[in-house]
Amino acid sequence: MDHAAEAHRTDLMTLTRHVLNEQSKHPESKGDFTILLSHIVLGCKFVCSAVNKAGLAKLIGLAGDTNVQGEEQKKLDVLSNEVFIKALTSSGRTCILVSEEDEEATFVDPALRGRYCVVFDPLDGSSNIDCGVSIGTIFGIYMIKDKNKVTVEDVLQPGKKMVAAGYCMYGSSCMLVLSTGRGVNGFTLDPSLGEFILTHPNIKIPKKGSIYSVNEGNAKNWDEPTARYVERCKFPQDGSSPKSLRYVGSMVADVHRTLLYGGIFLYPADKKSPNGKLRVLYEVFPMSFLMEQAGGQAFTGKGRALELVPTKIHERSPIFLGSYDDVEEIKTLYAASVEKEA
Ligand code: AFP
Repeated sequence: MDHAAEAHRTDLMTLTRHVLNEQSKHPESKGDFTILLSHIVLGCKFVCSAVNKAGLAKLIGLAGDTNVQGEEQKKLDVLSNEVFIKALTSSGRTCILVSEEDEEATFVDPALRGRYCVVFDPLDGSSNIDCGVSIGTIFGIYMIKDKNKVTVEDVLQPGKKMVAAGYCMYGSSCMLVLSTGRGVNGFTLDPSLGEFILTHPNIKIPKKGSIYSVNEGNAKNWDEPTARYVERCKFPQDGSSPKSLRYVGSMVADVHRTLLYGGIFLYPADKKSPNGKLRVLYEVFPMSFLMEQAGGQAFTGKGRALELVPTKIHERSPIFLGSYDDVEEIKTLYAASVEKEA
């Protein structure tokens, strides 16, 4: 064994080291955020291990219940939700939790309360579980003003008020992508060490991309700006090459590719779903936060996604996010359609 090379492997920028470095820049910090994050990381590692073993452990299949969206819950969804609720409450740093799987927000026992609210989708892309395609956990973090007066209004805040957001993708490797409002960093789980290692520092999305990502099966119900935009992706008017289409159907995987390669991810409104499909608090906001931090944009068809003020915890919104120039183009099409209607 090459001991020198092995020893060198200990000088790694782990996620914990990275967050502690950031914390040291704020002498007033009490380390609460670092502790909260370490509990999120533990949840992600636990779910990653369960996803990897799913077939073996016979976790695949229905748990026999339906969630608040009327969808059938799978065993892994149920397990992941329990894992994150327990990991977050036991951190002693949270006060309200909003999960895609629970109809109501969870108010943490006052004895265990801290200053943070966490909104999350414990296992997004669950229709991909049984065929082993990438799935993920998405989370956003808010801070409350007064932990003695905690109400659901503390999480019904615009996305721009989030203090951090991220996702963990359970794919060919397990990657955690995080922003605390100063850029975006990507960490890959080294299974031999059980540590997330900084592998993608300071991620910046290309200004323009060559991929569009949308469920084209919904095309017959799209509004005019979305239909025109997708037409332009295929038949560009400026002599450039057509864009390629990539669509996994797991938001984490589709957004992750968009972040690294550039391009645009769309889940528009349509005649059947006038508010789109994706949920504002734990899908639209965290991904929009990351996109903006990486230099891209996120737009709802009406305005900047992070300006939206949700009125209920499971609210949905259309979303267009990705490379700056690509989102700019769809914004122009929506602006033109508003002018035409006026
Ligand atoms: P599931 O968790 O039900 O698979 O939904 C995943 C998701 O919320 C998001 O991850 C995808 O981007 C989107 O739905 C895919 O929706 P369509 O199947 O309608 O394209």
